[in-house]
Amino acid sequence: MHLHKFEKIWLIFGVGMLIVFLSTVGVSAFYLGNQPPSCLATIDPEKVDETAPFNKPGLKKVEGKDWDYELVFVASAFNYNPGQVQVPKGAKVKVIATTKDVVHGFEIAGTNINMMLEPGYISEIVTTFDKAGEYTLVCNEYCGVGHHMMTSKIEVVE
Ligand SMILES: [Cu+2]
Repeated sequence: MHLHKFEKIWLIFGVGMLIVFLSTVGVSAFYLGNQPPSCLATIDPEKVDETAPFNKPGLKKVEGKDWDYELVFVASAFNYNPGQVQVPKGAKVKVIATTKDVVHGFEIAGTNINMMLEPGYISEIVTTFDKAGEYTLVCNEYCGVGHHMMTSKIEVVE
């Protein structure tokens, strides 16, 4: 079988790229342990208030975990609970949030934290607030007539 020079070059390039992509994905998945975020954490949206940790929203110090604090938020039309919270600067914080009714957003303005809260699911993110100051938590998923008033305040203190 005769292959034209350009066909050979193109085949080598194609196979080479395939090897590069598969190696990158392979190293990332099996050596670095990267996984896509999962939606495995579920909750009965009608029993949020009785289900830990959502029965006590707010900041909690935890021991023996990869993070120092857990910050629990419950969203509902049209507010977040807690409506204001203080977080120590530089601490590793796991934000855990869910919604009691419809889909809400969870964006902390001025950071790269941006989650969607869906009824029945728990959204989590681990973060560190490196800069002291006031951060506004806003809902960025239209959820009804009070959507624009749906905010909370996170104060990062020394
Ligand atoms: Cu909302």
